[in-house]
Amino acid sequence: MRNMLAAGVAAILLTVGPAEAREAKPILQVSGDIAGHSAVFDLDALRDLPQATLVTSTVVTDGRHEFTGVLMRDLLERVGANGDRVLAAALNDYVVDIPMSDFRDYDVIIAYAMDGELLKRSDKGPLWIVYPRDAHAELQDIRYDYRWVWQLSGLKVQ
Ligand SMILES: Nc1nc2c(c(=O)[nH]1)N[C@H]1C(S)=C(S)[C@@H](COP(=O)(O)O)O[C@H]1N2
Ligand SMILES: [Mo]
Repeated sequence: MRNMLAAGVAAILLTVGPAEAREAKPILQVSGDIAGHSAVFDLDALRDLPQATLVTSTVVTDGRHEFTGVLMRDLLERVGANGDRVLAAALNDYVVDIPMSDFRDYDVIIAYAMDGELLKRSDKGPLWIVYPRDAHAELQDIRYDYRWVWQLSGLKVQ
């Protein structure tokens, strides 16, 4: 009995390997008109929010892909965002101004994984704003394409 218990404990400990280590590197900073001064999310903090998946085609990949992340409106609600616009900034210094109404009208996600694989910096990662473009014809438009910020690193609520 005692041995079984020990084996059980060992099995549980073994599952906590490097792959389970906390992903503590900050990947998203949210600032501007929010409840605190600024909020920083690492991957695990994003995983602590309700998770969202979205299957869609994109303008920069072939076919449809499954994206995993969090709904933009959930994240903005979590930080107490209060504004009409969100400035989304990327690691490559790309910045775009997105109306807050997009996140009420559509299930826009901040994706950290595509087809179950974490997005890499070298390929649209670590975070990519993904619109449900297949589900809404009006989203299949250049005005929305430029809001699909890849290498997303910051959101500023205004
Ligand atoms: N980080 C980042 N995201 C970006 C861009 C960019 O230059 N940097 N370009 C935007 C534009 S203008 C479009 S049309 C789509 C697709 O751009 P791409 O074909 O250059 O990937 O991504 C958007 N997201
Ligand atoms: Mo573009």
